[in-house]
Amino acid sequence: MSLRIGLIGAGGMGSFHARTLAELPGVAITVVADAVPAAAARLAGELGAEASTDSAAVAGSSQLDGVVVASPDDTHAALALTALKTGTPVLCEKPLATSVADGRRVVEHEVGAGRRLLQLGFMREYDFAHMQLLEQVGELGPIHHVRCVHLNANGFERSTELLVGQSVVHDLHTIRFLTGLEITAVAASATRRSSGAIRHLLVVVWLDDHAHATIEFDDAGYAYEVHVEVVAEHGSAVTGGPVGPEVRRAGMIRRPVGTDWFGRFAGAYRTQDTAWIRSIRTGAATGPTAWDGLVALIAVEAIVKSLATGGPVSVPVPKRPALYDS
Ligand code: ISE
Repeated sequence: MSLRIGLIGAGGMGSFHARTLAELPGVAITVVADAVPAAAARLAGELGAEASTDSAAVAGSSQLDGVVVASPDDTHAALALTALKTGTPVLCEKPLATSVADGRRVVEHEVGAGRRLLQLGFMREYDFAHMQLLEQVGELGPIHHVRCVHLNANGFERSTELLVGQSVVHDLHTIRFLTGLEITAVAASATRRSSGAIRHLLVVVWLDDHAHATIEFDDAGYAYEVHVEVVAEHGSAVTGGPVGPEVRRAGMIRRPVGTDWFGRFAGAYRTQDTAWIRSIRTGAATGPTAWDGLVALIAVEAIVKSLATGGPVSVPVPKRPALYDS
């Protein structure tokens, strides 16, 4: 029998997950929930699923083998918790929550239950360029510096909390998964548009083991690009360039960089979603954890604080619960 998957959130990200999952053998999206009835009906109709406007009921349904939470960020923690309490595996889009307190509740639940059931959508872990970089990094000796470059093409302005919580949160996780080191402190500086919204953000990230990292985030609006470079004791490595072909024509070299993360990370999302389905079948959760989501949120809050105070802010990461050790 096919795995029955409930999809919560029929926007861009939810639709992308739904179509990706629906293509996998032995997977059926049986219900699509969205607060907007027309959005739920449209995606459900396309997939032959039931439509619902009751996201909490879908999260808590005992008729599902897995739930994808891709609704607005401030609903993630509560819906994920509902699914976890029902004992249903969850693929939860990032961020885990919009506050450290809410993120902590999800981790505390999993720790109390003694079982990991949540995979967090930090999909860069499944991106080929990042996986290749990770392989190389292992050969280069102790890490000194990680440089993350992230150009976004949202085309709309966001509050500082949203920009850091939705975008920079990825770079924070990249630094952690590439180095295996923990974040200890951050300091941030931003340039702003005339409206006051951040345009360009620089973050210095201090790591344990005397390493450090920088995040250069640009809410550019004209291109989407993500690069990472690691400088280590015996060499350095950088992710490959944009995905498009290099075209020589009329005396020019042109290379498309793309305008959104769906294009750049399409393969990563597919690999991530396939890994999640496999984990439901094997009964062993894999990939980025609720703990990773919580630590990233603690660093997000510290960056926001640093922007307000203008100085370095420590990142008080608690002791990692044994559940998340491997
Ligand atoms: C967006 O929400 C994402 O998750 C993308 O991966 C990220 O690159 C972008 O900056 C975010 O706005």
